[in-house]
Amino acid sequence: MSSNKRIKGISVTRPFYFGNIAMPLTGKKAADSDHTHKWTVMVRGINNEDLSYYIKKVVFKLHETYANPLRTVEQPPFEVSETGWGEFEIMIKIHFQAVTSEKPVTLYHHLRLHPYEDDPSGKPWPADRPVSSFIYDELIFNEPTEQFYQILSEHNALTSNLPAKKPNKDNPTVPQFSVQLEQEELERLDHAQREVNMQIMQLRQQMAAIEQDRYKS
Ligand code: V91
Repeated sequence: MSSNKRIKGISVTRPFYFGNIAMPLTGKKAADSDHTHKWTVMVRGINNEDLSYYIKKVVFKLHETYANPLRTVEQPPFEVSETGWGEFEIMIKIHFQAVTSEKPVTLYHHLRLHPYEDDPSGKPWPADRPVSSFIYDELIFNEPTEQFYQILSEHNALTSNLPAKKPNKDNPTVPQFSVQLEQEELERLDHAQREVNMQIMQLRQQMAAIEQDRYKS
């Protein structure tokens, strides 16, 4: 018997990545408009895992100057391809299958069209080499419903499916995650840690003050 009841004390983590790949437009296509790049923004599973057993749809919100900026993708691959001339923020909203009883999750991705100026190798970026920016992330399902847990187990999703070895640069099964974005994430985590430590200190002081007041009376 599996039901909509939630399983207490259990968390299931699913790894995934999101981001974009981009290429400069060449020849006729480039001459036809002021658009300079073709790009694809996507949400994907690790090792090509099909995410549709728990993701119902993904809504990509492009810059409002695009025609129909809300792009809804109801089947994998969860991706949108477009052309344009600039970088902007894309809102990505992941809607889960009803069986999960999970609220949608919103992500933000800064569309990247241009290579980093400080390429670590110092070599210029080959014109025909796509630029990409991907973020690795994990969806954590806390206290999944019994039904959803059953589905997760049928998809071997209760144990990690991270690649055991470092991805081979020449034949990657996962993209290379951006060093700069990794650094930015570390800075956000560091900032959050400091913020939480400060709040803990403030609450301790408040508690001490309350204790003292109580002692006086
Ligand atoms: C940026 C709109 C093609 C501004 C400075 C962009 C939209 C917003 C952008 C775009 C910012 C779409 C159109 C008519 C036809 C730094 N497109 N924002 N097609 N980055 O590429 O670039 S770019 S509008």
